[in-house]
Amino acid sequence: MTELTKRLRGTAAAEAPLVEDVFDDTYREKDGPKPPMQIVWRNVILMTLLHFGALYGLYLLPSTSVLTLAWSILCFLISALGVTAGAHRLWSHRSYKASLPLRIFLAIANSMAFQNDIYEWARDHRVHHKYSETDADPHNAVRGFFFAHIGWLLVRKHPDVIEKGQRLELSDLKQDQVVMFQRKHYKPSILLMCFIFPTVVPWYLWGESLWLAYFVPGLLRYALVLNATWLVNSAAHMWGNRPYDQHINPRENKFVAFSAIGEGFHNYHHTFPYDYATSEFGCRLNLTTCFIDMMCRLGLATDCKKVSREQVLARKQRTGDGSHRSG
Ligand code: ST9
Ligand code: ZN
Ligand code: ZN
Repeated sequence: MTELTKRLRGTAAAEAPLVEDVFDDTYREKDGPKPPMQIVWRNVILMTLLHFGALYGLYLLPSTSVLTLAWSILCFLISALGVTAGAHRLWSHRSYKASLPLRIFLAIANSMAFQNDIYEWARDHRVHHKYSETDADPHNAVRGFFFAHIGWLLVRKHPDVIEKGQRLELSDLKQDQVVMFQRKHYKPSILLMCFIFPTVVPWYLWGESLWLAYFVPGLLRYALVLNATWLVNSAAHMWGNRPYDQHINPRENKFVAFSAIGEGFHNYHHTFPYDYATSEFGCRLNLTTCFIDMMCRLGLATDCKKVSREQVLARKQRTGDGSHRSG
């Protein structure tokens, strides 16, 4: 039985399951030469400037006050949750339900992460799962570490990404007013949340210099969140065990799980994309799962989807690489 059939069986008919994140093994890459790579120089320049700015932020780190350091970590965590609990687990995979206040918080946090608006992020991510490691995957890891990590943001997309993406079912995102509001006001929202807010708070509240606040909780924090996210596409598609499905590229990578607050259990995640915890190990190395659990306890999140232990075990035995024999 395919994952899709299992999911359809396991869900009440009234509530259509999200199936756009299930791998489509009928897709075939087109024969013949690949389209030429078109570099987008504006992005190359901006990403280079950002990373030089982040390096300068790193150089300033020893002169940062404890409060500013704590603020930088808080900004890292808020932006990260906007991606992991927001754009990823809620909006791309619908792995749980969030109340309006939580969705508003996650959308604001998401703007702080400045990784394209939620609609675009979730659309690209659904294509990534459905056409993983093919021409239709926006950050196809078969094209190498650099392409999967950052290169895909520096060149025009392969036409198949756009063609397949246009056929995706995205009505749930279009109907979500929080998602559409963030998309409509995206530019001012990132200016405010990703750059102005992290810079002004330490200056206003405890007299940090604007210069240092811009480079540390601003640029350095932004670049760290970006690279932690990109590691899921690069490192976690290349290095690590495959206990759940040895026939796919995504891996279990603890370093990535730590830096991406729980998103490095990527073999599990591609095998069971609808599981809200993206791992069978609950909160272990998985701050995002702790956060969602806490939101459930506060009544702000409900309907967390979870794969049963029996299902996980059966899948490990059927397709795993044997690396989790004790589990
Ligand atoms: C960033 C995103 O960093 C990171 C995402 C990472 C995902 C990770 C997933 C891993 C799992 C989760 C882990 C989370 C861990 C978090 C840890 C936190 C600590 N379908 O885009 P254009 C249409 S962003 C359908 O210009 P080009 C599009 O609508 C960083 N349609 O394509 C448009 O149509 P129209 C900051 C699609 O020209 C047209 O095509 N941002 C699709 O090829 C052209 O669209 C940047 O750096 C689709 N999939 O340009 C900017 N895609 O005109 C990056 C496109 O009608 N972006 N379309 O509206 C760009 O500059 C450009 O997109 C480009 C491609 C140059 C990359
Ligand atoms: Zn992936
Ligand atoms: Zn995913």
